[in-house]
Amino acid sequence: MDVTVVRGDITTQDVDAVVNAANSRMRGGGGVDGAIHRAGGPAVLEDCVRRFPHGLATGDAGWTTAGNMPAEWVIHVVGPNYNAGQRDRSLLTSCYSRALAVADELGARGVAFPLVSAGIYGWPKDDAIAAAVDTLRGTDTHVEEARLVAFDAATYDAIKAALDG
Ligand code: AR6
Repeated sequence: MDVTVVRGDITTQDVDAVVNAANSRMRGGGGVDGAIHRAGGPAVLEDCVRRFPHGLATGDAGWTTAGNMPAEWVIHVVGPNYNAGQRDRSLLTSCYSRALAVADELGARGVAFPLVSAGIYGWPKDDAIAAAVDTLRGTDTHVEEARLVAFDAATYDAIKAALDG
């Protein structure tokens, strides 16, 4: 699998599946989650309610339709909330490995990822990048491209350095 980086908005990526940094309630929120629900439209929330009546556990992944986005599916993951004291790194790495497992179930070949937990949840950015890159590279999958989508230039540069280093 190729692990790549682009700068941009995850909601416009032309891939099979986009990964959402959701919360365990699975009813939308801010950050990437808000952007994905706005771009996908009400079908995303309807599918969340139908498929995840009791939400989703931290570290786990599950899919819904992508609604109006170019992608076919959203793979929702729930990262640990560092700011709330959830600092078990295996909960963060499992978001990436579980997302790839769900992508394999769906037959998705191109998957776009945000930097899970690195925004509102406050995970230190350099370690969030290392967790993403190491786990994506270390997981067996049929996914051909895992595309990390950086929202700003500094994050793009830091991911690029991690991929090249
Ligand atoms: N495309 C790509 N990256 C983005 C976008 C976008 N449209 N918007 C933000 N980012 P966050 P978390 C970056 O806060 O830390 C929500 O309320 C952002 O700069 O979206 O896992 C959920 O419902 C950062 O680098 O996710 C949860 O309650 C990264 O995406 C909570 O926030 C992740 O930031 C999850 O917090």
